[in-house]
Amino acid sequence: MCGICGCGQPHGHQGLDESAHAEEQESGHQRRLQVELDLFSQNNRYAQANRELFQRRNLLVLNLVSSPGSGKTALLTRTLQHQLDKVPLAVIEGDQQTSHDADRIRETGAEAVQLNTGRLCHLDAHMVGHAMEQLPHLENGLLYIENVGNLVCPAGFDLGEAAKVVVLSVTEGDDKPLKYPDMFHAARLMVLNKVDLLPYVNFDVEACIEYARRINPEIEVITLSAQTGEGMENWLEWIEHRRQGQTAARVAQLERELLVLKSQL
Ligand SMILES: Nc1nc2c(ncn2[C@@H]2O[C@H](COP(=O)(O)OP(=O)(O)OP(=O)(O)O)[C@@H](O)[C@H]2O)c(=O)[nH]1
Ligand SMILES: [Mg+2]
Repeated sequence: MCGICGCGQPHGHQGLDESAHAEEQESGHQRRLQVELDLFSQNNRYAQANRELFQRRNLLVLNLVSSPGSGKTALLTRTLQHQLDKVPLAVIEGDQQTSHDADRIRETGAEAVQLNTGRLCHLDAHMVGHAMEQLPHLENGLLYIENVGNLVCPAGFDLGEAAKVVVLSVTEGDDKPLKYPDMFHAARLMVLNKVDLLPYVNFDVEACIEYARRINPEIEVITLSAQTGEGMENWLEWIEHRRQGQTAARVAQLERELLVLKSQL
């Protein structure tokens, strides 16, 4: 079958004259476009519902995205060791198969919900909404979502998070922001992980940051090693700063609601 235009015909399209084929190609394209639009608008509705839930529960939600093996789970387990006894938190783990990552998270003592996406290459907002049903008591804290390892698909799916954090490891090559721009465009922060391996790989940190800012001038950058702990304090401060901002915004909102209620008495 033709994998180029997706029209379901064998290559060469024997038996179809050129204009009939062009028409069929166009209507196939329109159908695919409509399905994609429906999918994204449905996801956006679920994402908005998640965002409202996260605000009500005063949760700072970070969506960690990256290619497989960049160190998302390693970064999370080390992060949780610092935060567990200080703030309520939980992790939603997205993988195509297995509960390996949720098991690694639970070993730290934190609560984790594993979502297996099967053939899907990303989490969507509907799945995250259901995962929240398993975390009924989580509030006034942090929720980490580790997305399926994939530097392409998760970029397009809003989960209702406060920010996407793209984790890039120095073993992957410094040109990745240019090759996978959607992800770096969607991310608020780029964590450059595995800096302990810099002496052994050909990776230009400055060039990588410049590439990322060419795609997204606002992107923030933190370099660290989830293995040795180098640079972790900057990441922890970045999270804490945002968590306090989120709490202040929630308090201000509750005060406004209280004023309205008082004015109605
Ligand atoms: N040297 C070094 N290795 C690291 C670092 N962070 C993670 N690793 C290793 O990289 C490998 C992959 O780490 P994971 O945390 O499983 O990566 P991941 O992004 O969660 O992978 P997926 O969930 O499969 O997408 C493991 O062998 C880790 O021990 C680091 O900072 N330095
Ligand atoms: Mg992982």
